[in-house]
Amino acid sequence: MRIALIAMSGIRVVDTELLEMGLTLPGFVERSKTIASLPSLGLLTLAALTPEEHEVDYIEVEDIRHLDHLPSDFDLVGISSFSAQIGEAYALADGFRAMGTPVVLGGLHVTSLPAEAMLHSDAIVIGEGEPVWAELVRDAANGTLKPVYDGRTCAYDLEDAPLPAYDLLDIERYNRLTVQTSRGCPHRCEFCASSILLTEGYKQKPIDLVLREIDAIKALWKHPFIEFADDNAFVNHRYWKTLLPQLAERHVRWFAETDLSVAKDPELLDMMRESGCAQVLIGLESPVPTGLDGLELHNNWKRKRYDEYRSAIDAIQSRGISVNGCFVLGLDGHTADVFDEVIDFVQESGLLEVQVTILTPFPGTPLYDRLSREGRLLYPGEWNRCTLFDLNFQPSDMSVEELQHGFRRMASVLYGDEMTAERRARFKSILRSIQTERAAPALGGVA
Ligand code: B12
Ligand code: SF4
Repeated sequence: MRIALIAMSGIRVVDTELLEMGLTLPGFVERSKTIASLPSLGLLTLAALTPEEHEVDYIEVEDIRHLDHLPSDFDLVGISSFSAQIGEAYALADGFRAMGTPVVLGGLHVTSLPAEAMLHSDAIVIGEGEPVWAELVRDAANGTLKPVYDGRTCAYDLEDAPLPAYDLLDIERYNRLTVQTSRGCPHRCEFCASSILLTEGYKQKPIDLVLREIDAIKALWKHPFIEFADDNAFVNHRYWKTLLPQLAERHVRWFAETDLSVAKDPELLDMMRESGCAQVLIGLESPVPTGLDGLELHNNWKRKRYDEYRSAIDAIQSRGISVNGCFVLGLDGHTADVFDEVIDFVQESGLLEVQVTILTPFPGTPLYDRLSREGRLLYPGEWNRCTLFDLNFQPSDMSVEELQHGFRRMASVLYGDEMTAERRARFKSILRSIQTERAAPALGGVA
């Protein structure tokens, strides 16, 4: 068979005012450019699991309006999309099916809303794709595709993870590539729409397999930038203390998403810096304790650590690792003051990067169910608004307009020339003082 694996790709915002504003803000533009080009790790992984007798094409579609025709020479089409582009994914699927090409859909959105996805496909995959892909391909080759393949009914261990087919990529097009070391996260935030929707529990990939992936990337790209696509990378410090020295030998630069716990482990922080960590992204979520209470379903982990936010940022950044602090606006209890509170927090804490998003009820999350029960969803079913930048619900302590206007104003300050330049200057000065510190003992020796 000839199989097309199609990733819906790119960045989406519906709010036209925010979009136009975003296009001109230096801090925002830079971040968007950096992340917008990431490939689909899920599809590269499934490509690697496809038996050799089949031919696989990996295709990224940024906007279906730019497609002038659909190729008719595929025997099977697999499409991956998150919620924001699922409408486009469905339209693409409908187009292929109208030509008689069988289509399989998978990913976070499909896992959350299987019945909806089944209307646009010959087969869907719920949960992780790895445990069911070989069977699905075999069935497709025999013309016996089943409507549903449920990865959650099979135990899947990351010990069995294949080497993602990075070699399918036109490597020149990417400014970073993703590697996963783990899936899941112990915190279980109410709004979390990441891989905790795919798989129960937290699991890690054996270190030798992670290193095999880094080596494969290095064979294609000499000095790569790696984004660890984990939901929460540093849950297990011991694991990373074994991995990092071996990563250091490979001379790559890297980025990861983590919770605050790294800041309490100076040995880990030093190892991160030595192994090429450029930035960690941390979900601080709220610049004030309001909003943090009850955010996680299991315990109040983030609320309990609120008082450590500033010292943790200092501990990490003093190593020359920038912290990208993420704030979610519109949490229950946030008032219209929260926008200035974010700006003040960023300035006072010395955060070197900042990411602001609007609380988003993604389908399948406990947040979605609660807001739905409370009658607070404004556009149920309009998944194209699930962008993290478009408001979809009635906030608890401000009006819709207050949140939208406040968010735009805050973004224009945070990503405007002045604060962006301030953050860059601050980072340069941290790097200079680290260099001076490192040079000092050597000079002392000469003297
Ligand atoms: C890398 C990444 C991107 C890349 C995506 C590249 C791509 N096409 O995959 C880029 C930068 C383009 C991107 C864009 C966006 N992203 Co993004 N992104 C991520 C990130 C950091 C990692 C995702 C990842 O690689 N996971 C690992 C792979 C292995 O998992 P997977 O893709 O789910 O695939 C597995 C299964 O789902 C399944 N599967 C998936 N697809 C298919 C298809 C078939 C046919 C089959 C059989 C199986 C299958 O099998 C795979 C293996 O088990 C996550 C955050 C995180 N830490 O997870 C956010 C995340 C996925 N993004 C998110 C969002 C909101 C967006 C944007 C809307 C942002 C925006 N405003 O534009 C856009 C959406 C674009 C779209 N297509 O809809 C949300 C999605 C929530 C949701 N449920 O929709 C996440 C979870 C972050 C968050 N804060 O909540 N993103
Ligand atoms: S800490 Fe992040 S990854 Fe973990 S549950 Fe919360 S939002 Fe999801």
